[in-house]
Amino acid sequence: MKSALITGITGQDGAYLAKLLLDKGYKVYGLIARRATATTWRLNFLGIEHEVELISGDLTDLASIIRAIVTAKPSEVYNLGAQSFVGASWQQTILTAQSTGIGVLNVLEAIRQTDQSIKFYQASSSEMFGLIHEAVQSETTPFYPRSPYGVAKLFGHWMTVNYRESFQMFNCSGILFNHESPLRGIEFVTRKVTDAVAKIKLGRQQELRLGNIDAKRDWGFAGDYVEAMWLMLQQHQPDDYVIATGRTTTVRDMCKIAFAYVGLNDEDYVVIDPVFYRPAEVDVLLGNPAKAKKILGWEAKTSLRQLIEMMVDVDLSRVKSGLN
Ligand code: NDP
Ligand code: GDR
Repeated sequence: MKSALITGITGQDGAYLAKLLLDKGYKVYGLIARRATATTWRLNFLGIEHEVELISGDLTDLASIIRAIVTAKPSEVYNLGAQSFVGASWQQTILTAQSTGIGVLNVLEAIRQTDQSIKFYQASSSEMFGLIHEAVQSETTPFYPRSPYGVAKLFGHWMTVNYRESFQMFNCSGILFNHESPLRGIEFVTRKVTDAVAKIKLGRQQELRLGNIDAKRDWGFAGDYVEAMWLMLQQHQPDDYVIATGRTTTVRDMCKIAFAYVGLNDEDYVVIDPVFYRPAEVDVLLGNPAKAKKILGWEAKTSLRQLIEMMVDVDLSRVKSGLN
């Protein structure tokens, strides 16, 4: 039986990836950071809380990662753990550098010191492109991150490449564009919108306050994207891949889709609040997933409309059932 260790297993992608690997017959271990309140609601939502084995540890604590690897003896490690909210990365710069940046190096070192045959996946990000040099971003587009988060991710990306070239480790970096789901954290814009749409429709909220609604993002479904992570580690050669839909939409138009789905007009409810503006913004992201299609045989299956409708549906039932 193949075994995998997932850091960030309690996050959106960690939960979907754990489900995918369990369905493929893997034994799944997850590194779980100690928190005062339970963080396993996503695993619960997918009905797999008792099927995965959780090992206590933190990305900033090398010893705990080594212990997790020695315990799990994984053939694959997926590093999905991070302080992943771009907005918070200006408030918690050093924490972001430590978990999102140095955390990657800790996992790479843990693998180097235990078993270099382990295949490694790093959750890199389109946020590394930042200030756009090319209208469509591919694996060869230059990087210019615009947030402390993006800078930390770029460090992790290059360490992943460097350990591959220095120590012949099987390291892949997935440069993933935004991907969402009903399990998306509430502070990210799509989920903030679908949660508000549900609450406004049901009379529990009056307005939706947003920042820069002219920003454009290439949004896909997380359930599709975790498949690409797995595929990267099944190839003969380790490599880096852009994972995206190849379509970009403004936050404004994404809102229109969500409000229209429940028969409302977004312009009646959306209020612009500068509090949500960022010190530096990534205006447009649009990925070219051609390499992933050619080599991995991967492409996004879910349209933005299907994704947003799925998220609104789940938020409507959650709000109706009285959960917050
Ligand atoms: P989430 O924010 O939903 O999940 C992040 C996970 O990391 C959580 O399980 C969190 O644990 C864990 N974590 C945070 N800090 C630490 C730490 N110090 N030690 C151990 N675990 C920690 O992110 P997503 O699932 O959306 O994203 C997964 C990864 O992919 C992240 O690295 C993200 O930066 C990256 N990414 C995401 C994209 C997206 O659009 N979703 C696009 C490109 C990259 P806890 O629950 O306890 O806080
Ligand atoms: P992003 O996602 O920063 O792209 O990072 P987010 O959903 O936070 O923002 C997308 C765009 O929407 C604009 N925006 C707002 N964003 C939030 N969160 N809240 C608002 O009220 C709001 N109003 C407008 C933002 O300015 C931005 O332009 C996500 C994360 O998952 C990262 O971890 C990942 O690496 C990248 O996607 C790819």
